[in-house]
Amino acid sequence: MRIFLLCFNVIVLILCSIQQGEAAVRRYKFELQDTSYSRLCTNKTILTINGQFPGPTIYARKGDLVIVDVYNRANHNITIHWHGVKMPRYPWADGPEFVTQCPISPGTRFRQNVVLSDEEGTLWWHAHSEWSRATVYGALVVLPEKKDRYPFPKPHGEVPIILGMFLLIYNHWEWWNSDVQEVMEEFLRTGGDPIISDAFLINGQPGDLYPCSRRDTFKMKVEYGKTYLVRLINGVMNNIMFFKIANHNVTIVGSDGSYTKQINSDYITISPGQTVDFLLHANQKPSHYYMASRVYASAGDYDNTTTTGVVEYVGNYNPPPTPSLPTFFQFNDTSASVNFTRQLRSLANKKYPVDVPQKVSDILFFTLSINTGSCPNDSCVGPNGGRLLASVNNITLQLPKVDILQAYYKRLSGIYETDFPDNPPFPYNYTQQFVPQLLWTPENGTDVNILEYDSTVEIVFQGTNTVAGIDHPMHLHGYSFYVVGSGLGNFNRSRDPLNYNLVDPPLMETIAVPVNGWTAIRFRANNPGVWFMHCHFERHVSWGMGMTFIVKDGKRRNEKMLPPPPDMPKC
Ligand SMILES: *[C@@H]1O[C@H](CO)[C@@H](O)[C@H](O)[C@H]1NC(C)=O
Ligand SMILES: *[C@@H]1O[C@H](CO)[C@@H](O)[C@H](O)[C@H]1NC(C)=O
Ligand SMILES: *[C@@H]1O[C@H](CO)[C@@H](O)[C@H](O)[C@H]1NC(C)=O
Ligand SMILES: *[C@@H]1O[C@H](CO)[C@@H](O)[C@H](O)[C@H]1NC(C)=O
Ligand SMILES: *[C@@H]1O[C@H](CO)[C@@H](O)[C@H](O)[C@H]1NC(C)=O
Ligand SMILES: *[C@@H]1O[C@H](CO)[C@@H](O)[C@H](O)[C@H]1NC(C)=O
Ligand SMILES: *[C@@H]1O[C@H](CO)[C@@H](O)[C@H](O)[C@H]1NC(C)=O
Ligand SMILES: *[C@@H]1O[C@H](CO)[C@@H](O)[C@H](O)[C@H]1NC(C)=O
Ligand SMILES: *[C@@H]1O[C@H](CO)[C@@H](O)[C@H](O)[C@H]1NC(C)=O
Ligand SMILES: *[C@@H]1O[C@H](CO)[C@@H](O)[C@H](O)[C@H]1NC(C)=O
Ligand SMILES: *[C@@H]1O[C@H](CO)[C@@H](O)[C@H](O)[C@H]1NC(C)=O
Ligand SMILES: [Cu+2]
Repeated sequence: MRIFLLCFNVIVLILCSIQQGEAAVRRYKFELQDTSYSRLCTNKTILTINGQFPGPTIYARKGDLVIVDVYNRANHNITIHWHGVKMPRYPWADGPEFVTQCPISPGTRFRQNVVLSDEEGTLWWHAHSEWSRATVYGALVVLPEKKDRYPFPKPHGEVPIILGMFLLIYNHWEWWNSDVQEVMEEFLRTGGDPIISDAFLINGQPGDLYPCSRRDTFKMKVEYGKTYLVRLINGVMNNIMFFKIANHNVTIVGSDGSYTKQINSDYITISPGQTVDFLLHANQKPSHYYMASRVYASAGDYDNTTTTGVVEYVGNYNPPPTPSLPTFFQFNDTSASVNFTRQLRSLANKKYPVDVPQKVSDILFFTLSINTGSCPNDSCVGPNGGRLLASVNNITLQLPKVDILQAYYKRLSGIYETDFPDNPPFPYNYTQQFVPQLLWTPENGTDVNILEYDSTVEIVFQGTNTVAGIDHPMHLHGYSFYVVGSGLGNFNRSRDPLNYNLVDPPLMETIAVPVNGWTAIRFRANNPGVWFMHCHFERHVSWGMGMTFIVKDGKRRNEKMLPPPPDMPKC
């Protein structure tokens, strides 16, 4: 009875705290299961939700409360994150393991209240526990309020398209009986890079260019003369992707659950974690055309394969034996990657105003580095027999054994420190060709950066060339932020802020910091709680490229964190 009341109270509190009006409560049931997947000439067991891959699409309207009962019926710990959902005052169901919760252990259940507020467009959900997000993900579509419309002509149809990746996991001598989890354990043990993926996927299907996969290739049927809304999501673990449709230009209309000014483009660059909404105009000669995706990679080893789906015009005609493929940029075309992202702009009109802080109270400068650590007897396979690590401001994140949110709420000591620095230990030429090895080894820590309620924050992310320069798609939980500037090379505080876009910057929650470059973001810290920020390349976050913000409560009643639900998983 008591538990029921508590639970009821939390939901009532959330409902009272979200906007009044027509907000609805929607319920979903998620069951984590082991499911067989036979593609690419193999039959493997993967973790899924409800046996579906990709997992179920959640549909909601702006401002709704979505209640998801997550049952763990598999043999793995799991947590689920609602990527891009701000969860106002309610970090409890946000999901990052050991940051806001302990894992949902096998045989248990967690009821997650997914609190929508001003998000509108495409978001997604994915596991946030070790490497399980490789197969545990799905789309989260936020439609406009019932009385409202899209800020573009109503499309004839709409479809989510999720890019994913797949590992066969062939380890020289034998097929691994297990899953991506072992890939993670293996590369963290040896200290090297993880093995690269064997295939990329469009809605769970590799496509015609891979062996044994042609039959199930994803197909999108279109009628000539009609326009379709495609909700593209990058669920790939470790790569920024290029995406193109042969012979077709598209019109970009949104990204990361927020509308953008319309952009005509013949390609898309999309970071892991990011979403891009675009209109596909079926205005070409009726035929079959490939949509295709492959990586953008500025450094290192990568999977150079191409995943495809087919856009099929309906009607009577003779399709070609093989649809035409789009042509791609070179894998390493950084300007193509960066140019796409740079042209994104908010609508910035009366109905969709921009609220970017013009002045900031907190200026943070965060270096993003690949690092090395030592191994006994130089026995690892990273540079100089050491192990690869990564850091923010020279601190490699060590996840605690009890989640930070619980420690903060219950005032437990010894779980985390509150001294995550606003600046790196000392300045150097971050992007110089050879960074001295003296600077390669970071410190380990579980440090949080404390923000006052309603402070206005600027973060400049500076990519460094330590060990190896590479792009970093940075993701902030609990917030969207305005991307006000970016550039290549070192950020220059006396020069670069003069060129910030404070008029119509895009509102994002994942942004790729260019290789050996910088990106500046701004947001108002008006969502109290414990919020993770990390690189969305899974190997980088496994190496420690993440940190946590604690945003303090405000003074007024509706500026304070809500209480936890009664069924928080225990460690
Ligand atoms: C794959 O394996 C599962 C369980 O081992 C089995 O049920 C399924 O029929 C197999 N599928 C194929 C295509 O071999
Ligand atoms: C696509 O847009 C480019 C300019 O970005 C233009 O040159 C090209 O003709 C367009 N192609 C189609 C099929 O509309
Ligand atoms: C992809 O990589 C493989 C192995 O490194 C190489 O043999 C092949 O030529 C590459 N393909 C492309 C299209 O670059
Ligand atoms: C990209 O790769 C091509 C071919 O491998 C190489 O010639 C070129 O120098 C590379 N460009 C950059 C910017 O690294
Ligand atoms: C990217 O933009 C720069 C500057 O506008 C231009 O010089 C370059 O050609 C563009 N690259 C691509 C691939 O469009
Ligand atoms: C930090 O942890 C890593 C492994 O987790 C270890 O290799 C490294 O030596 C540690 N560094 C310090 C300074 O303790
Ligand atoms: C390191 O090497 C020494 C000498 O070869 C050996 O005695 C020791 O057991 C090694 N330690 C580890 C942890 O492998
Ligand atoms: C930093 O290093 C880059 C790349 O080597 C070089 O072009 C630049 O001039 C250096 N900047 C300073 C301030 O030394
Ligand atoms: C990171 O911290 C370690 C340990 O204090 C130090 O040796 C190293 O020089 C620092 N590196 C940078 C880039 O600040
Ligand atoms: C930063 O920009 C200012 C103004 O353009 C310039 O005078 C200064 O030399 C730049 N600093 C560096 C390190 O490049
Ligand atoms: C699940 O997580 C708990 C800590 O919350 C840990 O004790 C346990 O070993 C984990 N189980 C598995 C199968 O990883
Ligand atoms: Cu990264």
